[in-house]
Amino acid sequence: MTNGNGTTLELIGAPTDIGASVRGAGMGPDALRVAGLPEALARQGFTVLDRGNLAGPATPWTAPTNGLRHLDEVIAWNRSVYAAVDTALGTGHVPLMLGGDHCLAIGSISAVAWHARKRRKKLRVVWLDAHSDVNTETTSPSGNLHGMPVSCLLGHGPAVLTGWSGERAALEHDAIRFIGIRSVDAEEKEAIRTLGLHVFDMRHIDEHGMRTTMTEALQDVGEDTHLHVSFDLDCLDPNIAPGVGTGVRGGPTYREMQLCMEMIADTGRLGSVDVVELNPALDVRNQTAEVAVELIESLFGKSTLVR
Ligand SMILES: [Mn+2]
Repeated sequence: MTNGNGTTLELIGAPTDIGASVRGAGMGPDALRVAGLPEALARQGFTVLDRGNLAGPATPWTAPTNGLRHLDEVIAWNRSVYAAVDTALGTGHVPLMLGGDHCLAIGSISAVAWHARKRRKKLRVVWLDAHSDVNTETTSPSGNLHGMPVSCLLGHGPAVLTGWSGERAALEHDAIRFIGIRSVDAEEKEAIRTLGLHVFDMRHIDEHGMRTTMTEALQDVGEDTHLHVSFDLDCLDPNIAPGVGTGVRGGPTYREMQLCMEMIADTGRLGSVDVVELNPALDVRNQTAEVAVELIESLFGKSTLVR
């Protein structure tokens, strides 16, 4: 087992389903705590500060307006997330934003991008997901903002949700790598091609294996890189992770995901994490939260042998 090398991890709960299609993701942070996340990371030698849960507006479950659902509330939650992640990074801590649905990555990654730019670091985001989350208010079939965070971060979302990092785009198109993708809407396919996004879909993993895939995804990650992992639990196959709102068959296996996490840990450059879309209302005896905790342990360097 590794030791934490003096690193302080900060857990930031964002208990909301404000951008989701089904209810329940707001219980995600506490399910991760029940599954023992803080204790597991402390056992690895990290100092773990659990900041508790942020507060924000309730989810009204109203219909979309101009193609966007719950926009005001999404902004409010993301402002809180931005502020908490900004504070954590400002004190040299590694923030773990516990969602909540994936729209919260707008606030989280905008704060990360601002800090990376200030420190003249390259930013690399690894987006672990079944979906590419690159819809916009004009292409989204549902208006749910958890399907649009990537567009917002690339500067193509609604103006009120872009530019938070100090630049119109928090991320350049080549700063993000998608892993595990297997559900892409027709217009998203077009966007992926037009924007030139690097998407390692399930077929790529089938054909080349997780090892080659992650070697490609982590290429050029070096000393001067801030690595951010945005971990949507629906990336996992629903057989091992049933507790998600929008599960899609045919995801990576438990072992493939462990290898993915270990290879990220091996870079030594992990600087911030989102863990999102855990939906305890749809889970079975908290097993998805438990699998998440095991994978997060690997992400932070737990391995079977000393390597
Ligand atoms: Mn997602």
